[in-house]
Amino acid sequence: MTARAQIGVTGLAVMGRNLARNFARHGYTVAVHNRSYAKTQSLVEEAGHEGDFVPSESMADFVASLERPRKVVIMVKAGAATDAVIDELLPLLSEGDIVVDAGNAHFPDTIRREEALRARGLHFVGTGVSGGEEGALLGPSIMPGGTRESYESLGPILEAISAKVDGTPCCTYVGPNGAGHFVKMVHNGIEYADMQLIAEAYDLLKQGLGASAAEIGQIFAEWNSGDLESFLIEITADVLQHVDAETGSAFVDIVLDQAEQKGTGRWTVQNGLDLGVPITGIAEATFARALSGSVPQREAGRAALPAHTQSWDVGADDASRARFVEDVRLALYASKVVAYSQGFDQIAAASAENGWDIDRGAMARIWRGGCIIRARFLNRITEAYERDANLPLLLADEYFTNAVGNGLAAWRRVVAGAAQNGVPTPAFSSSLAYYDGVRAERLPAALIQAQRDFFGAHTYRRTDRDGTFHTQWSADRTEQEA
Ligand code: NBP
Repeated sequence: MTARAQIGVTGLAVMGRNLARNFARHGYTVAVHNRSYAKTQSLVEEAGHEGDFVPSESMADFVASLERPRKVVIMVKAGAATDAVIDELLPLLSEGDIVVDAGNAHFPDTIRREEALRARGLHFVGTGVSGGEEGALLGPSIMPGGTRESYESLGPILEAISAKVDGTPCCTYVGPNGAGHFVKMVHNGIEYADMQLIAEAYDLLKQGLGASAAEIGQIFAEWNSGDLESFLIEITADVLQHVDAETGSAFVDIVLDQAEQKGTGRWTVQNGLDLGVPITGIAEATFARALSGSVPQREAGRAALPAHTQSWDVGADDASRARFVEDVRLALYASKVVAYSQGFDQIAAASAENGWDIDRGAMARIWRGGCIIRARFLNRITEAYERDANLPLLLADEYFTNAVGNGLAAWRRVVAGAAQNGVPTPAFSSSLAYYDGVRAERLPAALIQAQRDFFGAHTYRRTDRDGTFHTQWSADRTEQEA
């Protein structure tokens, strides 16, 4: 077997197959392998004309077909399958070879694997890949972690196959060990929040205007030519205007209202709790999916719980209806800024904790194309971090302060209207609560600290002098310095 392939892909289900085709279409000679040989054969039969593939039935032949230092991309089901493939690869690799895990690994697994492979002189590059099967073929957003040294030889290949926006690749070095998969996880968490916010906007328009799915789809299509322009808004317009062929109903109306999650939203929320970062938008989005799937609770609630609401009166004339639509648009934009601001805080916190030194502006830049959350306003986020790389709060960047501030009255009207009319808007409402919390001069946390000191002697600090104190609540209530 001549070692002539520049890169190899093992795991040729939808993602690996399309990634391999993307490499080949960009002129690379690609070694291809899959546990069951049939997928390798079908790839070469169906897409062989697109470029130079070197198929192998055995892992040993696959590894032998690669130029050194070898670059092996693993694209299998995340979890045990990844470990199984690594175990099979290890005895076949040599010092300096690069193993890339492009699946959706949980970042602690990536940290563990990187450490193990480093001890054997190998580079392990945990890489986030976003964009689904189409992105993998036509240009995904790629978030590689690992050593800088590995990025020097691997980076140009990944950048070549990534999406491009204004000629800039949607791929850059993220940081050591688990940084790439961490950023991909937060990307997916933000995706949860963005989708939930869009769903709430749809519900508000539906209930407030009494509009049909197709009419709301047209509103989203219009929104897509402004600040909200994004892949998710674009597909929402498309989905809402789609008609079910069987029933002739709006497609969205025949889909069961129970959303699923594959786990990245849960991981993001768990990590937010671990780090103590309030990612309320992502958390509410994840819990909203959980609520939608809580079938017995929903049946009981539907049967028993009163609403005490009237039907929503946004005004019957065109001007009132247009004002309401604009209010929802502004509230959606503001809530979306909060969700992203929180996600970028989470990246900053994890970066500090793990010594990753992640450039948040660069993350917004590589999310502009290829991935599910690609959006016009990511340019604004990059610009904000270019103005101040250590920005403590994205919302406090002048551009976002103004953008959200301009819609603040509308945001409050929408959230208040939703509450009065019984429309559940957990992500809109919690985003506004976060906004008010983070800008508050003083929070009732003071009372919580006092309560904690009362029942658990947890101590408190004072506003007027340094030190830590405890009050003798069950004795004479004198204060002691702790
Ligand atoms: P799947 O996640 O469905 O995995 C199927 C692949 O894993 C097949 O090639 C299968 O081989 C292989 N595999 C399994 Br399962 N167990 C294995 C084992 N013990 N040893 C070796 N190979 C094994 O494929 P996918 O949907 O293409 O996704 C691949 C990765 O990309 C996943 O980590 C996924 O989370 C991630 N991802 C997916 C998307 C998406 O939109 N689908 C987007 C972004 C990232 P076989 O053919 O022999 O069974």
